[in-house]
Amino acid sequence: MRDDPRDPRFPSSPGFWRSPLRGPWFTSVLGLVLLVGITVLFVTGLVSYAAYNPGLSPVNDKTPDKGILGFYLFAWPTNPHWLYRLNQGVHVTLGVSLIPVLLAKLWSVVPRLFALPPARSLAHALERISLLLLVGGALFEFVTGVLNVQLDYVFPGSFYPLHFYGAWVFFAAFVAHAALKMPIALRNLRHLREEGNDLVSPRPADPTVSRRGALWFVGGGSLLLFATTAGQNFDGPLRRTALLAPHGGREPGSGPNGFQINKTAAYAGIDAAETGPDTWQLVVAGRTGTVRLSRSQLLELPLHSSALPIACVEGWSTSDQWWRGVRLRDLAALVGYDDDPPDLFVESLQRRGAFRKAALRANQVADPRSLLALYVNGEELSPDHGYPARIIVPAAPGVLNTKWVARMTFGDL
Ligand SMILES: Nc1nc2c(c(=O)[nH]1)N[C@H]1C(S)=C(S)[C@@H](COP(=O)(O)O)O[C@H]1N2
Ligand SMILES: [Mo]
Repeated sequence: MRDDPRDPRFPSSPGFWRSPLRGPWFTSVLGLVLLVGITVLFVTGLVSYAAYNPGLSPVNDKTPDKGILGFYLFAWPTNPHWLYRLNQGVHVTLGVSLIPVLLAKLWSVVPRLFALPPARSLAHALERISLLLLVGGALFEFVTGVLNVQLDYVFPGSFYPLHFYGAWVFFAAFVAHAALKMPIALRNLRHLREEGNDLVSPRPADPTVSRRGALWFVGGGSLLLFATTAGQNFDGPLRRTALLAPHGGREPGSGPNGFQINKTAAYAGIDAAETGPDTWQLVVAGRTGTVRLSRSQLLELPLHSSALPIACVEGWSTSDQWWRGVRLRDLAALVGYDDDPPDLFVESLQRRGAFRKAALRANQVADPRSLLALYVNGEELSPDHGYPARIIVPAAPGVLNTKWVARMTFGDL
């Protein structure tokens, strides 16, 4: 039997799709929510990418071939000190919360995916190709984002390029789609004319829920995801509400070092023997040579405190912790940079893994709150939080706060 477009047994036939919910109003409401939401996701995503300072050094740059797509990169500031925490909290929480809206939107237009003929004109063919990029791009961005948050590091070293290039492809198709459809969507919301629209089923089944009811259902799903994700940005009882976030519900431990840990010392292969008082030495290199300092020698330098959070790209963060240690700019002064701190290249004791090295920009080194921390919340750093010493910089993403520091090289990168 041939695939007759009018035969309601085939998905290419409008009669195949029977839900009475489908129609221009439902699709337009969801579309306008996504227009705002996805724009915020794209902007916070680009901002998050800039926070890595990829233009500073190849060490920070996961997408060296980005070319013109890096046009907007800027020197990431150190103020306000919660900048990355807010940006990434919004990016991840909003992204997770929009999943039901995205799925409902795709469901609402799925008959068009099967519509025949495949293209009525050149313009229609182009529109359908852009829709493939749009739908494929949306699914790709949401799936890679959720996998990175949930399974941390399923893409060894390659999440950033996938999510970054995917975002550009997706957003280009999204802008084209929004420009084409926004006038129609706004018209649909103002004067409701459902009949005759290709989304409306010609032989609708009996409704089990109203269109408004279905929207409440989608919104309720979003709210539920929000409520079980957002808590990972806070401490205490709120964090335990983040049931869907891997760094939420689970208790991060108690006591001064009882805040979220990203990778443990055991995971990073840090042996207690290499961090002991007789073995560990910090190597500081710069204009005037190299200095080696034991932990007790570091403790004789002027110590300062700063209250700063850890904020991870995966969307979890801690509230401000009290760090105490040596200012990065004081360490720069030890190797010849008295009042003009330069960039800094930090290396960890860790031998493998993408996050064992990081580059910090001169403005981050110069900030008086930027420390090589030795204590947190009044206690020595625990092995998992980076003992004997770790970097902490205001407003920076967690990945730049290198733990188990072994070597610091000051100089323009
Ligand atoms: N050497 C080293 N430092 C590291 C990491 C790492 O894997 N190795 N992870 C980074 C990341 S991604 C984050 S979010 C923070 C987390 O710090 P915490 O475990 O003390 O909360 O440490 C950073 N410092
Ligand atoms: Mo992180």
